[in-house]
Parts: sequence; structure tokens; C-alpha cells
Amino acid sequence: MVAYKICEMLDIEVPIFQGGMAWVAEHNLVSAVSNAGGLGIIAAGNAPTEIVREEIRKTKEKTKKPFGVNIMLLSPYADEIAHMVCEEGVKVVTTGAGNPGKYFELWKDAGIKVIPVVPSVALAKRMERYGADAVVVEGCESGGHIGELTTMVLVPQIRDAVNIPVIAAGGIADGRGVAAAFMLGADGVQIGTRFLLAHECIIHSNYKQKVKKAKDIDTQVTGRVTGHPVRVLRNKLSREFLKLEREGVSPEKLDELGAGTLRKAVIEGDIDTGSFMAGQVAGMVSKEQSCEEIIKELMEETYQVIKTVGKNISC
Ligand code: TUI
Repeated sequence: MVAYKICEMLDIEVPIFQGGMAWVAEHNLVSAVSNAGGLGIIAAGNAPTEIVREEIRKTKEKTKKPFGVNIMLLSPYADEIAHMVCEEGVKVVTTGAGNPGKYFELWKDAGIKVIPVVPSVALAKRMERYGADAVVVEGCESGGHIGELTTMVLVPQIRDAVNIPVIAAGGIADGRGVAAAFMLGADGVQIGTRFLLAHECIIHSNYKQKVKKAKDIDTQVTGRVTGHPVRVLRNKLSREFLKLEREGVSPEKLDELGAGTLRKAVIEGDIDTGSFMAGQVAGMVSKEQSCEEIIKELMEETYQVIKTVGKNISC
């Protein structure tokens, strides 16, 4: 067993974060991941403050282990939630879809570990200067809202640019991916898509079936035109969206078309008009397992991969 500095910092047992997936990452999934020794992360998404507060309280009922809250900075409630997490004694905050600079003083004063998701070297360096405890480096293989660069090129460049721990995200679904992330200089990983098939994940069964059936080429990126690129499993909605983008429909109209579609996928399982966010690894995710089984398997595979590669290499 290796001692991971991110585990010491956060008082967790394995260096695996569960991605803060909007609508998906609620108390059942989050507490299961934390109870299995990883870091469960509640997704605030676009939810109102009081709903997120309830999720925090329900999570505390189901686990005594540390967990985090992901604040999606495009949310109209982001500011209120930024304050609420301090009142609720949340230990770890991750952020997405923006620059959380203005909240650092608030969070640091509350003793919160701050771990922004970054899609570029420049933002990672800025976050370190502000006092970030670590960064999640997210490549565009990820599902949901993405940046431009892949995990493969982003992790080593950010590793070289900052001195804080780096958590790799995007394109990681098994022990080979975790081992590769370590080789690139990461201190831990964040995994989203694989947890969609966790027994404790409450998404509609149609969503789970779509992930199970997905092949390598089955994700598409919509919203490049609106400035909010989002990776989803292809369906009628994603095809329609891309067609309208090509036809030059205004960003406002496109945003309107996208509104509420993630809820339709997660809660209603609406195959045609839901937005089924998933990463490019969907093609290699097909087993339904408990969070404990997923985490145990990931760590065992990682160990085996590193041991085998280490044995075969010589110079
Ligand atoms: O945030 C995510 N993934 C998400 S959020 C989400 S909900 C949503 N719904 C509709 C439209 C948009 C989002 C679904 N998936 N990942 C973290 C992430 N952060 N990816 C990219 C970024 C990012 C982008 C720009 C972080 C910072 C950033 O900074 C720009 C700036 O202001 O400097």
C-alpha cells in the first residue's frame, strides 16, 4: 500500500474522487463512495440552495466519512451555496464551469479544503496562487461541461506548473486509466461515468442501459457555439442540437433547447429528449457493481498494471 498525500490531506483511504455529476451525485451515491474509502462529492448543479443543504444533511446521516460538494459556478444559486457550505461544515469543496477566485477567503476562513476543476495550465496556476489545496485536472474526454484539452496532455503540463496535488479526470474508468494518470504525474483520480452504473446510483434505468450499450464513438459534444460545450451520449436531442448549431441558430435559442434536458434523462429516462451526459469511456463501462466493488477493483487493477509494467521494463 502506498501512502497518498491526497488521502492524508482529506482523511480518505483511496485517492479516488467521484465526479460531482449534476442530478446524479446525490446522498445515496456520495455516501456509498465515501463509505468505500473514496471521496463522494455532492453535485449542486443548478439546484436551489435548500435542496443542496438537504443533500448535505442526508449524506451526513449515511456516512461519518469525509465528502465534498461540487459547486457549478454557472448556477444562479452558486453564490448562496458558496456561503451555505460554510454553515453546514462541509470539509471539501470542488468547483466547476468557472473561476472560484472570489470565494477563496470565505472558504479558507471556514477551514474548507478547496479543489477547483481546471481545464488549463493558466487557471491551475491562478488557483494555486489563490491558495487552492489541490486541482482536479479535467480533460475533454469527460462527460458534461468540458474544456478543450485531453487528459493525456493536460495532466503532465499542470503537474509541471504547480506544486499542489493534481487529481486527473476524464477518460478514466479502470485500473489501466488510474495507473496511466499516476504515470502522468497525478496524485489521484476523479471518476464519473463508471459510477453511473453503481448500484447506489439513482439514475433512471434507461440512462444505465444507454451507458451499457454505448460504443467508443457514441458520445458527441453539443454547445460549442453557445460557449458551453457538453459531452453527451448521442440521441435524437444531440443530433437535433448539432443540426441547429450548423444552421446558425442563436446561442440563446440553443440554451433554451438545452434547459431541463439533464433532468429528463436522469429522472424520467426520456430516451429522445434527455441529455445523457457521459464520458468517452462509456464504451468500456458495462458492469453494474456496488461502489465498494468498483473502488476495490480499481485499486487492485491499478496495482497489478503497475507491477506488470514495472517487471517488463528494462533499459
Ligand atoms: O463542470 C463540469 N462539468 C459539468 S457542469 C454540468 S451542469 C451544466 N449544465 C448546462 C450547461 C453547463 C453545465 C455538467 N457537467 N466540469 C468541470 C469543468 N470546469 N469543466 C470545464 C470547467 C471549466 C471551464 C472554464 C472551469 C473553469 C473555467 O474557467 C473559465 C474562466 O472563467 O476562467
